[in-house]
Amino acid sequence: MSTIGPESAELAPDDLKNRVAVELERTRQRSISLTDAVDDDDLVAQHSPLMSPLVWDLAHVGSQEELWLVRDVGGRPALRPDIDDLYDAFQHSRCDRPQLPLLGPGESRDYIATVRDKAQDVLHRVRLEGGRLVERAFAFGMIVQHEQQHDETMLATHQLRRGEPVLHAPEPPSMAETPLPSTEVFVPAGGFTMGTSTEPWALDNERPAHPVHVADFCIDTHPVTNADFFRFIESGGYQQSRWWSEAGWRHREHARLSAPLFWRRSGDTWWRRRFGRIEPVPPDEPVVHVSFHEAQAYANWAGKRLPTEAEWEKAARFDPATGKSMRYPWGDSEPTPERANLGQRHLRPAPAGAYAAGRAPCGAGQLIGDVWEWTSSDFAAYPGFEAFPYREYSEVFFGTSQKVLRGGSFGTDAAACRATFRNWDFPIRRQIFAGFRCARTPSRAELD
Ligand code: AVJ
Ligand code: FE
Repeated sequence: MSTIGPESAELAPDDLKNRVAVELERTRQRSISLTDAVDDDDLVAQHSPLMSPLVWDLAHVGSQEELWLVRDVGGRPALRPDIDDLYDAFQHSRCDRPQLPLLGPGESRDYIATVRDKAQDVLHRVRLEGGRLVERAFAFGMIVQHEQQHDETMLATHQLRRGEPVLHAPEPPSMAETPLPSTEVFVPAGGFTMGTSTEPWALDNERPAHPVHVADFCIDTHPVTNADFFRFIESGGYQQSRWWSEAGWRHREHARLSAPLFWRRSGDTWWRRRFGRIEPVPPDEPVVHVSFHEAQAYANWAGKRLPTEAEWEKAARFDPATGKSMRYPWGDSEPTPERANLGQRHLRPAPAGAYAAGRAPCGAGQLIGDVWEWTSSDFAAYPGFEAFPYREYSEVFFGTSQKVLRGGSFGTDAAACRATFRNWDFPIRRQIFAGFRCARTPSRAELD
């Protein structure tokens, strides 16, 4: 695993270019393995109206790479201006994409390989100075992250797909040798630096770094587990409107939600489908495939609430010993297999309490990796936000219709995950690898 962080400022240009070339190649191998895993019929099929056909994602990553690296940074002529519209995510909704005259599987593979050759050539020749797009290879980092994000989207499509298992990975580590000290930790009131102005590949919505005061709060040391969630279901949580917001309850009724996506009850046992395998739902794993509304209802039922984005980020990166915000809960060095479940190294979250080496100074674990965590916050601009390099990456999504998720999942690559990284989605979505942890405001009596 490898990311490019603030230390890139000290790298010689050629060393930085070599690192970038390796990241591009490593990422492409993931895209190829996700698409080579199924046959051509499967690549062009629509596995869910929520998702694009895999072959669309594949050519779309090439199309964005052509736009930003070949045309914009490289100043080279367009390769396929005729297909720009087909792969513009704003032109056609995911459910309409199978009907478009898309490139076929072979054509898509050839197209992205041709684009990649040109992009590597641009990288080789470009001077990495004289503009924000090229400074510290930002545009290349953006394209690596973009492809990794679509790889996670393709992984979600694999999870929705019916049929025999085609993806394989070793099991994640089990419970840590160092058990969690408690189920929640207290984070005392105070300021911290939220967001970043120094992380070279941070996207526009993570910027700039700014001070935020956060009141006293408690946060769970691990994400809510399936065993926790069984209790919510068994106590009638899905039948009692009092735990749900008005919008949440309306959606619960309309969509007839009664358990996380991919769960089925048989007798006394909950079963789930996971990448084509049917298995009993493991009690000690973080719950995954729940919507914001289900997360919020659970938190209310538990007498808690979801953390705000600021609380989550403070728990994940504030080091009270130095007063500084770190890149990750464990410090500034990059993720390793001992610290976090990232990069599709495993095809499931690890049990709650795993990854003792990845815990934050406050004592909370598994903040990075395993499952995306819903927060209570709407996706909004930080003070001083500037759209860069294009409004459609973040700015057009700001507002009250999208909720922020933090921390990354087992399907998120390290290049697209850090303690400042912000993901967002509609509060009804649950095909993404999303779970949550709870927080609460301590009472006066507890504090005195
Ligand atoms: C940040 C995951 C919400 O996949 O919709 C991909 C990232 N932007 N292509 C998404 C993105 C353009 C985005 N998310
Ligand atoms: Fe995209």
